[in-house]
Amino acid sequence: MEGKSSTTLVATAIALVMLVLMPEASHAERFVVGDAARWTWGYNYTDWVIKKGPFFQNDSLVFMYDPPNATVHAHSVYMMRNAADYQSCNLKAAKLVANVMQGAGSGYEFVLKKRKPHYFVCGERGGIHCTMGQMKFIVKPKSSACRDD
Ligand SMILES: *[C@@H]1O[C@H](CO)[C@@H](O)[C@H](O)[C@H]1NC(C)=O
Ligand SMILES: *[C@@H]1O[C@H](CO)[C@@H](O)[C@H](O)[C@H]1NC(C)=O
Ligand SMILES: *[C@@H]1O[C@H](CO)[C@@H](O)[C@H](O)[C@H]1NC(C)=O
Ligand SMILES: [Cu+2]
Repeated sequence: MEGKSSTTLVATAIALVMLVLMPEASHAERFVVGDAARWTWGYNYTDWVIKKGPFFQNDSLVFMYDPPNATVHAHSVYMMRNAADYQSCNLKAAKLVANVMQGAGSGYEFVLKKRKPHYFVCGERGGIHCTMGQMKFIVKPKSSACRDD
């Protein structure tokens, strides 16, 4: 009996030490962009970022949207190269992150690996989802070391 409880004690102590020494990466969080609204026309993602932030390096963003059909409009995810393209919703130099099909099911997961501004937009309708539909937001992940501040 005594042996068993001390084993439990040791296991608990090890678990606690592991918790303290766990690498920063394992603190990473996963965010569904827009929460219940998901990735859709007319939701204010700039406001969502303000409410959800700050975001940290290695956190991930999950974009969820249904594939297009007769009743569901297509959405996608692009990354703008710079702030000017982001402001004007100019997709010419944008990089495709997730196509119209990739938001299906459990969604498309993007890991924020770099500590740089990420300019996300929806690329549909030649930028109209970005300009008129508010489907755009900027995330600049902070260093993970700051999470507990
Ligand atoms: C982020 O994850 C990568 C790969 O898992 C790891 O090498 C890196 O140390 C992590 N960075 C931070 C700041 O947690
Ligand atoms: C979206 O939210 C931001 C931040 O709260 C706010 O500044 C902006 O005016 C909102 N946009 C619209 C169209 O309501
Ligand atoms: C279109 O897709 C939505 C969401 O995936 C689904 O609920 C709906 O039944 C589909 N409609 C048609 C006409 O296929
Ligand atoms: Cu869209």
